[in-house]
Amino acid sequence: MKRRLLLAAVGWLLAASLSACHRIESKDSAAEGNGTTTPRPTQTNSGDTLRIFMWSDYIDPEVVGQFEKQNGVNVVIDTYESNESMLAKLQGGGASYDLANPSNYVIQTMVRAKLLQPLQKNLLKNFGNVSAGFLNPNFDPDNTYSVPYQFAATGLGYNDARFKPAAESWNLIFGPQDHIKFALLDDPREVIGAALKYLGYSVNSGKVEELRAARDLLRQTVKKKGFESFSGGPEIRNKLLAGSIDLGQIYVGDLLQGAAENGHLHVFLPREGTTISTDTLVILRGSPNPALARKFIDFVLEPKVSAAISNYTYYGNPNAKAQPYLDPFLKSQKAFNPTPEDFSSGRVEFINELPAGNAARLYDRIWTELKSR
Ligand code: N2P
Repeated sequence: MKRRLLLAAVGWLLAASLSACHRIESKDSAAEGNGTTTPRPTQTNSGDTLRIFMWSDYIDPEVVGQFEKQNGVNVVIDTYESNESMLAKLQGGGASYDLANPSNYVIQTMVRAKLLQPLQKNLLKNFGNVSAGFLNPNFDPDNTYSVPYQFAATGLGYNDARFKPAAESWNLIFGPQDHIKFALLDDPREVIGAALKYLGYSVNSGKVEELRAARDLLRQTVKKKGFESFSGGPEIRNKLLAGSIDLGQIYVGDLLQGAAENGHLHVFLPREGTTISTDTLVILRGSPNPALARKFIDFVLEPKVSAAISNYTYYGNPNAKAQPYLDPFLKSQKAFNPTPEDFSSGRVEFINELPAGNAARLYDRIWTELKSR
């Protein structure tokens, strides 16, 4: 906690001094590479640039600075707030990155779109550090394309100086009352998933009737006068810190980053259940420097580096060897630690890829309608 406060106070200075070249840019300022470098399987050169496309607020800048210093390279990070916006940008062409950070449920979409290249995990000396439960996942058998990076459940965050929830329930958002000012994530699977869960259905429902019920509920929800916006996780945290909303749907780590700075911020996993996803690192097929990308993945898999990232971001850590180095603050947070019972009962449910067809089209239509309200 203290380290976090110190970092907040001198963040920019520290990041700048440790990492003269490294910059993290907002989602609208993507760097464009020329994509002409010949791929080299293992060789990297001093002065190279590694370009990463990543969820926002998802890495410790000190760790990035350390990688730059160790290898004499520059790292440029552009950020996004949803898998869908990441995919749209990569599929639109024009941006050239080495690494991306997709969630489990879009890996196969990216494989089919020929956006990924095999990791060659035999070249990763730290691959063995990955926790057994995250190996060989159904979304990427044999981890051909992805390594788990961090995982994230989604909860409801609030600032108790402004608002005290009467119950730990989605009812605060989806119920009939309209005095609560709230924001939802700018993320289709999270928003539709939350509505499905509130109605007692799976976050991966493919049943037209259930999806229509979720659509009707969401139509009413965004018409409420308390509905403030669809926003990214860090933006929702900032609105809670500023006291401009009562309640926000938020990825747990984004809220806990704020809670470490302001003790009035809290987050809970609603009793009806919620979503969780594993975010991964993948090497893009068009990567100008796959050898450097692989080196970065191997670095992130080092136990102390992996723990430093979670200790900064407050997201779940899938690295078995990193566990002893995790901040005890994390273990004390209920929303950070879904229980085995949360998973076995289906209360906390992994978002999965939707089978192509009617259901997937219905999710798209619901989202388009909500966003164009
Ligand atoms: C970081 C959000 C990561 C979680 N801001 C998304 N799956």
